Order: sequence, then structure tokens, then C-alpha cells
Amino acid sequence: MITQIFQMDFWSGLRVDMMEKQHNKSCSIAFAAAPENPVCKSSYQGCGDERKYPWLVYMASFAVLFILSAVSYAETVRGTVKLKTEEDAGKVVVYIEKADGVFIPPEKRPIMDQIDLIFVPYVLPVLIGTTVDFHNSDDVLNNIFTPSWAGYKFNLGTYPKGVVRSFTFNRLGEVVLLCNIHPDMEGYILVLQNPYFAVPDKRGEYRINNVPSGTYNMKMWYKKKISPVYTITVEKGVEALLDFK
Ligand SMILES: [Cu+2]
Repeated sequence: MITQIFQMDFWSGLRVDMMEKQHNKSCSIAFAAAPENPVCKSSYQGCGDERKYPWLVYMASFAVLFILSAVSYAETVRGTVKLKTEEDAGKVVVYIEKADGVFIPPEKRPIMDQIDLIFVPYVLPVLIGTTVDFHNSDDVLNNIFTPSWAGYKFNLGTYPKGVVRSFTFNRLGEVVLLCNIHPDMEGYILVLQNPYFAVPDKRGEYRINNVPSGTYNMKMWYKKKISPVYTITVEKGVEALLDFK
């Protein structure tokens, strides 16, 4: 990987050099032919500036090289979960239990909505510290509260369509969402230690990108139940495969 980038860097650097030489030459010719032509004049002045470029181009190449070599240590973890019914799609979360590092919650707040008296999505996995926006898309009033410790036993109150209330999740664990007007409504927020989680698609396939090299314990959450631990090793340059049985 690194050798490859060095090669790319070398060739692109060479090409930039050649292009610059060619460009300077044509500008000089144009300037000599018509020194008062404002286009030529400005492009000639442009050429003067461009002479300062090579080191910048090389610096940028090295920055790209550095970033790419850092990213190359992170790989994809993917696999399948067994869904009993199609309805179970969206009710499963696959996640790495614990990973080293400092993880910054997303600026874009994830949304938990209430549509036709159903929490949508059924389960929303979030990184600890994430603020979630709670919407109400129903024409009737809905309430959201939780008896869960991980959700500080909050009660966001009862509010109509169009109102958005927020909550920041700073405790790890499962937060059950209930509505004190409609007893059948039930949803979940799963507050996780790291951002390496996924909700499998309808075929039960999941994919977690950019997982750093290392050995991890993985788990699957399904309707309040947590699977046994599966251990995986993520190695540089290899996709890690894990099928939950
Ligand atoms: Cu409700």
C-alpha cells in the first residue's frame, strides 16, 4: 500500500513538473507574441505564481500519503444475522462492545420519530454523548418517557406534531422508550461505547466500516436480548467476517 502510494506520488509529482514546464513555455510564447494582451499578461503573471507551487504540491502529496496510510489500518467488519421474519429487520443491532480511542459524537443529530403511533426506527444505536432529536409526526399528541437508568428516567413530556425535543445520552446501555398515552408504543435507544455498530438490512447483512486493527468482542442486540460474545480479529488489509448464529 505504502509503496504503491510512493509510486503514485512520484509519478504525479513528475507529471506536475512536466505540466508546469509546458505551461510556462506556452505562457512565455504568448506573452512574447502579444505583451499587451491582458489575457496573456495575466496568464503570464499566473505562471510566475505557479513557480512557487511544486513544494506545495509535494507537501500536499505527503499529507495525502499520511492520511491514506492511517486509514489503511482500518478495515470493514461484515457478515450476517439470522432474521426469523422480515419484520425483524431493523430490530437488530450488531456492535463492538469496547474499542480504544476517543470518539466524538456526531454533530448531525440522529432522529427518533413517532409515525402512526410507532417509534421509528424501532431501535436507534448511538455513540455515548450523542444528542437525539425526538420528533412527533402524528396528528395526535404523543409522549416520550423512559424508566431506564441509561436514559436518566427522562420524561420529555407530551407534545404535538412539529415539535422536536432533544436528549443527550451520557450513560451506556439500553433505553426503552414509552408513551404514556399509547401503551403499545415501544422503541429503544442503544447507547454504545464506540461508533462501530450497524443495523443489518432486510437480508440480515451488516457492514461496519473503518474498524481499527485489533481483537474485539462483538455482540448482537435483538429486542432486549443480547447474544453471547463473538471474538473477532481485524487485520490490516483483510475484511473481517462474522456471521451471528
Ligand atoms: Cu404515543
